[in-house]
Amino acid sequence: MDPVVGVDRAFWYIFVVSAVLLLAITAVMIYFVIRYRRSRHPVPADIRDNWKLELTWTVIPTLIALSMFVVGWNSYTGLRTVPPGTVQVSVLAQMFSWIFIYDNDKETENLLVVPEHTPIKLNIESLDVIHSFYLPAFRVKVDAIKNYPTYVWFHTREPGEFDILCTEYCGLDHSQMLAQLKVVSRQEYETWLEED
Ligand SMILES: [Cu+2]
Repeated sequence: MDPVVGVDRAFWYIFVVSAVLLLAITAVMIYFVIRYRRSRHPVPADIRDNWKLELTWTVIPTLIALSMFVVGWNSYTGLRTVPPGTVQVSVLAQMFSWIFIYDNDKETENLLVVPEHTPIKLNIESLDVIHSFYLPAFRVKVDAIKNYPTYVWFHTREPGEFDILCTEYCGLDHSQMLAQLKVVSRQEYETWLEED
């Protein structure tokens, strides 16, 4: 599953379920406060040992939590399952910039250029401390750690420019550790790749 689709679906699912529960519980709470206030209902009912009630409030929340897990799990497997036919770029994080190395050993700093409508795989590692590669437009984020290579993948669409940030405080100039992702047409990409 495309990371953008999976992550957004998980976000909205959990958000809507939480919002509905918040509103419903608040509404019921306000109703009960008024309906069962002391002046109107002085002796509380004893609901102990009501197995039907206990079963209901155990089973329903369990199912809701499990459904969130399933949506989250699908999103996670989408993030980790790389489709075939990717363009691969190596990413090295260092204090305080991003280095991108292409198949033909072309190297850029703080500029990642990739073709449109293509799955892209970034192989990420750090040269020093822990950094975190974050590309919000494509919903991918992963820690960059020395000697512990990892990856992210995403599917580019139309050409455009997007922000890449470091999201792990890595030193004094952490906030300057920004890069740009440029999605360009296939042809532009091929030409760019061969330029020095
Ligand atoms: Cu950093």
